[in-house]
Amino acid sequence: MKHRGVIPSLACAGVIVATATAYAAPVITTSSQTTVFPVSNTDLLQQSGVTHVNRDNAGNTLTDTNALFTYNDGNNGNTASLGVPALTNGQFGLAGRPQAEAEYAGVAGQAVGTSGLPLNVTYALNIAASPAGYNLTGIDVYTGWADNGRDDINVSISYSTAAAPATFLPLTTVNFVPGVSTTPIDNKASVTDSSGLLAAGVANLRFEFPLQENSGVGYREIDVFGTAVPEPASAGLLGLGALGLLARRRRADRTR
Ligand SMILES: [Ca+2]
Ligand SMILES: [Ca+2]
Ligand SMILES: [Ca+2]
Repeated sequence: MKHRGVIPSLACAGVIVATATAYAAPVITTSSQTTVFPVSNTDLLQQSGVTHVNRDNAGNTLTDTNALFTYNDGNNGNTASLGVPALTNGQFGLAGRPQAEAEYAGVAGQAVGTSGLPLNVTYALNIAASPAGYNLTGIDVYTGWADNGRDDINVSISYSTAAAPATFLPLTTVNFVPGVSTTPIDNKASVTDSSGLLAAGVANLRFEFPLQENSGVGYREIDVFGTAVPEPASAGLLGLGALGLLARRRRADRTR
């Protein structure tokens, strides 16, 4: 039964690697253009097994197409938006013209019914596929509208780790006011870190939307980039020799 002592020590090695990383402050870079942005359909939020939940400020669970997430200004022949699924479908949609299509999550800027702001969407990454979580390298948030009246990016991002999934830690707040008058207008805000690593061992990501510009903004996509935290035994600290040792011990255990 000696292997029962080996496995926890391997897990500890992985945690030490993750927490020993030196972080710098997140860096936010922004850009605006009249044409569509390419977005990813292979980012971490679009991996199989990812789930999400939407809540209002009172903690009530909302549907993906709750009015707060499908804001429709009632003008210009607006099409009802896709709601929250628009954020992770790998499509940007038409350049700056959400009114003519369903491809956006219109995050409302005012309370509707008993719900209230801020709203949040929390994504649970696929921990079954990577029990130690994911090392994040970048987050891109996109908006687009027919004019600059509902295009500001205003969202706070927090995360929790696989080691403490219920404890959310603030990552950064994006408050991008393009102030560009060209139409249509599409915007991108990228969050990265000068160290290359935004956060380590991440299990959950939360995007919180406070009061939005002009009663509603057309969010097009949120892309999250990173890699699965290597299994402790394959992290290179112990090498293949340790793997072989474990395998031999497991085989020996089965024969007992
Ligand atoms: Ca989209
Ligand atoms: Ca995506
Ligand atoms: Ca604006």
